[in-house]
Amino acid sequence: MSENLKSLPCVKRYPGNPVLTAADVPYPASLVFNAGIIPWKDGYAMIFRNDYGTDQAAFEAGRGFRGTNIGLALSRDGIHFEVEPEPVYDLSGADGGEIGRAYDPRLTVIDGTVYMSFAVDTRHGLRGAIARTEDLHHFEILSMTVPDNRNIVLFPEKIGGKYVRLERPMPVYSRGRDRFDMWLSDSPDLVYWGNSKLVAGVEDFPYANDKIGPGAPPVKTDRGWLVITHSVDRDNTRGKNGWEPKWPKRYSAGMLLLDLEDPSKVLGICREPLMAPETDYEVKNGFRTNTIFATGAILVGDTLRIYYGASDTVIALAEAKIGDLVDACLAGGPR
Ligand code: BMA
Repeated sequence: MSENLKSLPCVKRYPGNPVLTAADVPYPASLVFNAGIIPWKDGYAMIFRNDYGTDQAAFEAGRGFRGTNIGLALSRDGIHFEVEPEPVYDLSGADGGEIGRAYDPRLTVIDGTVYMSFAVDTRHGLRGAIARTEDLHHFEILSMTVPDNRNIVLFPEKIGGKYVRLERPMPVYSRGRDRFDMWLSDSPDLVYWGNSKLVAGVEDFPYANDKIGPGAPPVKTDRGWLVITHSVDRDNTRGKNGWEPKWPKRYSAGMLLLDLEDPSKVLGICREPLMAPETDYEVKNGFRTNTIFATGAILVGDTLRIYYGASDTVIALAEAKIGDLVDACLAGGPR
């Protein structure tokens, strides 16, 4: 796998990156990353993962994070954010201690209702959850997968009368460790999920050798559903990168286009990364360097704003013309 992956030339990083860091958070915060975003009132609402309770020196001395919660930041322009005074969601220790934490939130509006999908660590495995919220402060869990599954993203409208989601189960026995793919399921009510189908495998992404899965919720275009993925390559010769003694993975953002009426059908896969780690805040400075994890995408006119966790440490923003992104998917051809 080449060490020199490049982002698509049509993607422009916001020069003022990062747009949100731990320094912007008025409660304990160490790493602020992997955020969901929606239009909200007269601006935008972002909901983000916050790992707190240590720093690099303390971590390297053996003192790990104290916990993870989910915070809310509001913005008029989608670029400058103000964080609410308290975290809005924290499942730590719930269900009699069965639940460890909730993290990696995504937001989707369907028929005027806001949903948050997120990952949940439990004593008995990793689960993907979907919750409904009216005010972004109170969340009612509607469904949770069996282990191990996470990275659920919801389509922003029903398709063929059904709710639809993308997800990334973790078939450890059958595919070998870390060989994970992207799947789709549908539901009549957001509670019961079925009709599961494979959408794309890690082998469809030439720059990934480890796993691929959903990143941001799908964006509707006139030529198909544009889906941003996380796409991971592993090289065990990579040594210390970031705070941990060793971090052999690189997370890029990938992209594919799905059929509007049958989103299990792939119209095109971009065979190069949409975004590969390149800047200091993606490659060098932070907890897990070499990491781009895009979990939010908002269409503003003909421009797609892509919100991504960089180095699992900060939240950054990039933009591209939606037409260029669709062209790049279609140029790669179907599966
Ligand atoms: C995954 C998740 C993400 C994280 C990524 C890179 O397994 O934990 O939250 O961004 O690893 O560290």
